[in-house]
Amino acid sequence: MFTHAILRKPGPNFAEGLTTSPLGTPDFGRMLQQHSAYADALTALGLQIEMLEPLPAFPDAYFVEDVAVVTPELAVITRPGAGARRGEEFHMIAVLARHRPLAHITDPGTLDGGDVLIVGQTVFVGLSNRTNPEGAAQLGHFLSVHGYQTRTIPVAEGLHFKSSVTWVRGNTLLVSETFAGRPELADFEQIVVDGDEDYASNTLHVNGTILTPMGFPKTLRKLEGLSVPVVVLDTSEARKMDGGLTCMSLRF
Ligand code: CIR
Repeated sequence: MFTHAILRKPGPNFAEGLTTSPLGTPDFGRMLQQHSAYADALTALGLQIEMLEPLPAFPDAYFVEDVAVVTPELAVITRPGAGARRGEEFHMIAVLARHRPLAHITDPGTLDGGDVLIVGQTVFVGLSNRTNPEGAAQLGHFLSVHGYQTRTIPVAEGLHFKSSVTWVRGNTLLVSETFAGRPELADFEQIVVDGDEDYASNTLHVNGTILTPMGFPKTLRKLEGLSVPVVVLDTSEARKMDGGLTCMSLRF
């Protein structure tokens, strides 16, 4: 069970962050509303929220998931793959040092937390434009000491691995069509998201409840078939910045 979540408020310049989305300029007021509804949903699931202040120099810094990987044993501070985001990670060091022993991804490694999915003792690390083999190997080393096995998997589509693959329950993953049937995922059951609902592949399982983005009825129906409670959250503004439900918190 998770007991804590670290979040960071989006700042007024959040629309200056990196994005490839064609969905237009996001609205700050709506972003703040959606972010606070997200925090409320995590609180309702029993998590104690630590809400950090915006970092004006880093408009993407509220996507806190990318700057650390936290397990029950340790926290690995990452080295983000995008130059514009390099430096955000230093602002997470003191915060996480209060909760876990720390390790650090170092040059030439790069790694974004959005590329890391941990299911039990299995750690998937997507090799993407943000995460390189050195970063994946460093993370694998830190976690192997604690009995985790790392599997790398190329990410040719979408920003991060978890843009396309998330854990929904037990041995079951929710996967985009691109990742369906990939050999690295072969020992997991897979629910495949329809191509026109790709964004809904990024769900977040917290303490027995699945959080899923609003506006994807076919995926919602599939998730409701799992007999796990499902909560729908509006993430329209984060989506315009290539972000989703997993990106906006560190849970542990
Ligand atoms: C970026 O391009 O880095 C941000 N605009 C979006 C990061 C989303 N993070 C995530 O999926 N973990």
